Amino acid sequence: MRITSAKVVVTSPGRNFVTLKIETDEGVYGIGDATLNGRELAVASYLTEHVVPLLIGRDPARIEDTWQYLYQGAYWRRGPVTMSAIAAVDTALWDIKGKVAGLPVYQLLGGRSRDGVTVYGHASAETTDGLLKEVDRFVALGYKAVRIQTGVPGLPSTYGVGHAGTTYEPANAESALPEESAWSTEKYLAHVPSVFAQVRAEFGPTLGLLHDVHHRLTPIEAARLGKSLEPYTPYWIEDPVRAELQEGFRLIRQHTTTPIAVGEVFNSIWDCQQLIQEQLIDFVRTTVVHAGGITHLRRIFDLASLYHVRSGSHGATDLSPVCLSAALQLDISIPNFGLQEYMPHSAETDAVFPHGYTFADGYLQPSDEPGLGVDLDEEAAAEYPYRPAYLPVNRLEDGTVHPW
Ligand code: GCO
Ligand code: MG
Repeated sequence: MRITSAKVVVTSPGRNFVTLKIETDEGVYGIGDATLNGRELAVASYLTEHVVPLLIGRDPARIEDTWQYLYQGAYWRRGPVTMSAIAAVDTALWDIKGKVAGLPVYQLLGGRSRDGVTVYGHASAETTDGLLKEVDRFVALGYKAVRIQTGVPGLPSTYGVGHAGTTYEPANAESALPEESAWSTEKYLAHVPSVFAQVRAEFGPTLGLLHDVHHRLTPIEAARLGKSLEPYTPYWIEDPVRAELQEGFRLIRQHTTTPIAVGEVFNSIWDCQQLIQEQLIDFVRTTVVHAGGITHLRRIFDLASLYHVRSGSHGATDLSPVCLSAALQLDISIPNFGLQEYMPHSAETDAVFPHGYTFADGYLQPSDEPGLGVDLDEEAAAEYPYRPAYLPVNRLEDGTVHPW
């Protein structure tokens, strides 16, 4: 079998997605997600200009060899653009391999290690009262874990909370330039413990409560947050600090037993190696599209399993249903699965990417179709042209740029 063509489809059914479709001389094709939120066209161009010509004529069965060829062959290693492009190829090749075998990809990865993939949902509201209602809604749907985010008194808007009652959505195309939000660490740290206290008091001791700090604190501030939340036993706090300085997590660890989840912006095993090997984190949040595909993500999770670190893959709406389908294949099969983020996509997105995964009672089930169990409806995709969209930019109240 040979690869005969590959094409990049950019579509915006409510938000932008980049998808690679690889076709073969036997009529079998595979798809892979290549979406890099806010920088989509860089990956589309990397694929079209520099990768697609290398794929034509290759044997699609040689997944590892193709991965090494693209990674080592680029010479310029790692980085979100390169690794998302490689991920798209890798994911599409796993899709093809599953279709050829007549098996869902998770069977090729060793089969099920569990009956379902436990997910967490996003509960958010401007006020804590509003948040309690949202958490209640998720609990009624069967969720075993929820991420809780509220507005911060004194700040006009905050990461993770939807505008005017809508659900939070990363990036939007409403303005030509990035939105700007304001930040105060003191106001935030003074507020969050009371949110956890009220949610824990209302919903009892066993509901998983998560919170995303989104890289905004210093290590000692993160240590203070972790300590202040300990009475309310968070499932995890996420991205407490910028993770470029991996040794910074030692400081957090010295002060708190609150579990830590990190990794959605990482692209390679090298980005989380120290965090994993020094047991500075509890969950690694890398996922298929931004961390080199199924092949490389499995390598990260295998390393993590040696150090009691579990998976907690990123699953925001900017990761397409193709990525989620692929992530579920790993989630169901690896020994050290922890939790999967799940933000349901819009109806428009689901129509462009028909998929077989299903949600019930707090669990996602991967599709049992051969391959990844997800498709790309190219006609539907063509109805939604690309719309430039940026992620917001954050500033301290004095105007200093700060992580968003
Ligand atoms: C999450 C993430 C997202 C990111 C988004 C960026 O935990 O779901 O932090 O909200 O901000 O995916 O594109
Ligand atoms: Mg996050």
